[in-house]
Amino acid sequence: MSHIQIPPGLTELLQGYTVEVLRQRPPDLVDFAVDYFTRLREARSRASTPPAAPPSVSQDFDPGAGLVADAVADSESEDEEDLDVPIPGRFDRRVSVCAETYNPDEEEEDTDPRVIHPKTDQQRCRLQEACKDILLFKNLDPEQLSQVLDAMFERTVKVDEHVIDQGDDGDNFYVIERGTYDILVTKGNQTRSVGQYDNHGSFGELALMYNTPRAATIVATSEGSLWGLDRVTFRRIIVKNNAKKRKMFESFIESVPLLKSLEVSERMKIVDVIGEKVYKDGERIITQGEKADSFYIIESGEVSILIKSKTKVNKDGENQEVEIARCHKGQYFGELALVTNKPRAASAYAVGDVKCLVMDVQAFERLLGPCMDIMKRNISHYEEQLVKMFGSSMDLIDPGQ
Ligand code: 1OR
Ligand code: 1OR
Repeated sequence: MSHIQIPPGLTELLQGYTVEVLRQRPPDLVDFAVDYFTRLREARSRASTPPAAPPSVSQDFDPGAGLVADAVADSESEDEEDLDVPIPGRFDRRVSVCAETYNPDEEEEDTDPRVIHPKTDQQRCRLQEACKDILLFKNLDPEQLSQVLDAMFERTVKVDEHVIDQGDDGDNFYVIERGTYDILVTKGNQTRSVGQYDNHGSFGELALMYNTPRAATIVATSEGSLWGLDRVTFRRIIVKNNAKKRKMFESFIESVPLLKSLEVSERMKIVDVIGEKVYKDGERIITQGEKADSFYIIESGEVSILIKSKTKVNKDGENQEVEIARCHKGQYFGELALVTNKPRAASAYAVGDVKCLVMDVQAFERLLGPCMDIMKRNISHYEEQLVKMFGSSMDLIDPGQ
């Protein structure tokens, strides 16, 4: 009679997964399994090859999609016993895998030395100005933000300088103070420009968040100035904060109709890069005619969309704005200019207090491709709705003017 042999390591492998499921209670067991085992494989191959990154970069078990653990990111040791990586084959020696998994609810002691780059008052002011709209910094508490700003360092660049090369390991995240930059992507032996940064924004977060090679090349197309944040600090603060962000926004993001067709893991990638912005009653969120760089999803409150009328003029001789639409919780706006590459077609104002989740244009293009058909279909209805409302669109100012 043949008997079934259980392969060595199987029990422990499944045990490790089960322990993580019980700890983290993920919403989708299959997605979580894909994430968990992918990271396990990455950790194993990393442990068997010498680190390509500089010694200051921790060879940690990647929280990758952020669901598993980051405490290890704080460990700089490459000593095998200190590696908190559940490497198959080591299970016999170490059954309790991921024991120091990062749990955002637990206060944990930070033993890493802090990175501090001293700055003059003037530098600090410029840095604060450059960082005030950086979405990845939006949900940090004041202490975390202050540690991030302390760790940032200035880097000036010359025309044609490569700040990042596709395929490299990630060393720093960058915030733009000034300058224009091209985003180049090479596929096969073809390199094409897929976008630009124009004096604001940030880049270089992906390789640090997901422990992947650089996904694009960033080349300065003018002289410029950047603020860098080292990988270790980025992971210690931003990646850790992303685990909290997932908890906070997961159920809301799941409920957004536009995003329904995405996979859970794709929705979580959106959460990783969005920032929450708060607006007071009457505050303008978008200005008609301006250049566009963000996309908005309403988390709470109401937003009024207005367009300038050619014929209705207020007492100061300015074209009066007329309301053309209202958007509510779970709805989006600000997609039109990004899709058409034109200035903003209308203005958007907060009605009461409003919270929006905001995504930059690069993330919009990178992550919302699968939702593009829905957005385009809705855009094609704008004109029809307008004609229904006003008879003809002729009365409204063309934002391109
Ligand atoms: P990184 O650490 O991978 C390159 O280093 C950076 O370029 C990347 O992080 C992003 O911050 C930034 N696809 C991938 N990375 C992009 C993209 C992008 N745009 C900017 N970065 N796409 C272009 C979207 C306009 C998709 C191309 C197919
Ligand atoms: P945006 O990037 O142009 C303004 O910035 C946003 O208002 C726009 O994207 C849409 O998300 C939103 N026409 C133009 N923009 C509209 C309209 C609209 N409705 C909402 N937005 N309509 C036709 C009027 C010209 C809709 C009428 C019901």
